[in-house]
Amino acid sequence: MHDNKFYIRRVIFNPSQKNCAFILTLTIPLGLQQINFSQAEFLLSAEQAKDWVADIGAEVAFVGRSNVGKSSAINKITNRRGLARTSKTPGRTQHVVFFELEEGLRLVDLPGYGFAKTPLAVKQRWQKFIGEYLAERESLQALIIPMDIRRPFTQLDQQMMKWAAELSLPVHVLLTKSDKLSRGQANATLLGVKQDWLKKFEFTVQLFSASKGAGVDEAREVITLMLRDEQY
Ligand SMILES: Nc1nc2c(ncn2[C@@H]2O[C@H](COP(=O)(O)OP(=O)(O)OP(=O)(O)O)[C@@H](O)[C@H]2O)c(=O)[nH]1
Ligand SMILES: [Mg+2]
Repeated sequence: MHDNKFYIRRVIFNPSQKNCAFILTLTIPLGLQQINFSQAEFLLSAEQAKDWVADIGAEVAFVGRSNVGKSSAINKITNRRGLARTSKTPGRTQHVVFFELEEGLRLVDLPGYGFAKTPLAVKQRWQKFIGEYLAERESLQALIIPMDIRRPFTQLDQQMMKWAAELSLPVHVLLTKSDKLSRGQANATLLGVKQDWLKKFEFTVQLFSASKGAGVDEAREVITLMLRDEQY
């Protein structure tokens, strides 16, 4: 069944126009079949590539700083509390964790970076398998990079953005925990992020709150595009 009433806002920036940071917001109609996110199921969690889900179909990975709310975002987007494990303590997600939305379509949860207390040996292990996952996974279509709205684009986030660009992976940024700011402050941060960072990196961005459910529909639309639209 195709639903032609499905839309996505895409922000386009032209970096060649040095003094003119023009940002255009388009609404693109699509004839893509919707995904029933609440049918998501845990598939498996594994560190080594040999144990991962077969590399066929399409997947979108959540990658970002530790404790920014990657796993909580997955739970909210799939409307499945407890599907991905969350915790107040950074470093909860420790493997590559696969969730199936429907046959051949997956969401992937990755361990967070930048938590100072993670032991060096663990950090190095994570870097190795996250690096391998991002660089070699054929079914990986795009990245969702959640960033805490109170601290977006940290040094490590910038490195991740650069890496994504080098690997030609499209990026959608979730400014998470938007409930921690007033609506006005949150919108000002969203605008500031676009003004400051679209000059440097190519990405789309939105506000998101797992606790209040803000931005869930928009995130679902973007993920549907990433998974279904070959032009994305
Ligand atoms: N207020 C608020 N808290 C949130 C939100 N999203 C997540 N949290 C809290 O932030 C903490 C970390 O959430 P997780 O989803 O485990 O974060 P993560 O990025 O998966 O963390 P790691 O797996 O350790 O990298 C938890 O205590 C969540 O309840 C949100 O939208 N608003
Ligand atoms: Mg997590």
